[in-house]
Amino acid sequence: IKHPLQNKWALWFFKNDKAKSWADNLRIITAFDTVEGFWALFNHIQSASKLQSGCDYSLFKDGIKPMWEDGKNKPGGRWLVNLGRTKPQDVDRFWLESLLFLIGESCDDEGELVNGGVINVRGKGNKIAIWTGNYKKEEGILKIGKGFKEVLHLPAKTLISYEAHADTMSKTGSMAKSRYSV
Ligand code: M7G
Repeated sequence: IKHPLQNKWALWFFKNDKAKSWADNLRIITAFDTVEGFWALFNHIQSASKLQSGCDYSLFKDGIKPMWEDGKNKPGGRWLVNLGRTKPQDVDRFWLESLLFLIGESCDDEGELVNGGVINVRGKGNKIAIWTGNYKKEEGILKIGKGFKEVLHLPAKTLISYEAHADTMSKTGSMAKSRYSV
């Protein structure tokens, strides 16, 4: 007997090939809608910490593309965690906790607002983010941020920031403005 998830999820992979456009470097790997399907996939793929710098994994609800332009992402934003110089096994642990946070629908009422999650593997420091819809839904966004921080076991004094994609897209410096923090 397989254990169904509340949603169907798709895993995407991004590999930085400068000869192609950003969107053309994004590929869907596969979708799953059971707990068993998730583990079969997770156990089969390269761990995030072993990916080349410049690659991303994204896990999004089926039908939502892991890009700002998708109608569900457009009015939204992301809770961003900069992992900095985290050890490889901790990078993998943070990403697994993020995946379980997503598929486990830990946010109940706020679950509708959650679109997906991304890990950016970068030499300058890895990043993990939870992407949501409508950034104006403050209460829901804050609950998602608190829940996310909890599953990662981040210390209370470590603040994480939420940025709207519209700000990220048009940022001029290295950081977009922070709309919320928890
Ligand atoms: P990144 O990969 O999110 O972070 O963005 P990084 O700076 O740490 O590598 C790098 C660049 O990829 C952006 O400046 C955009 O040119 C492009 N890019 C990233 N995202 C998430 C998108 C997207 O959703 N849509 C489009 N069109 N380009 C994107």
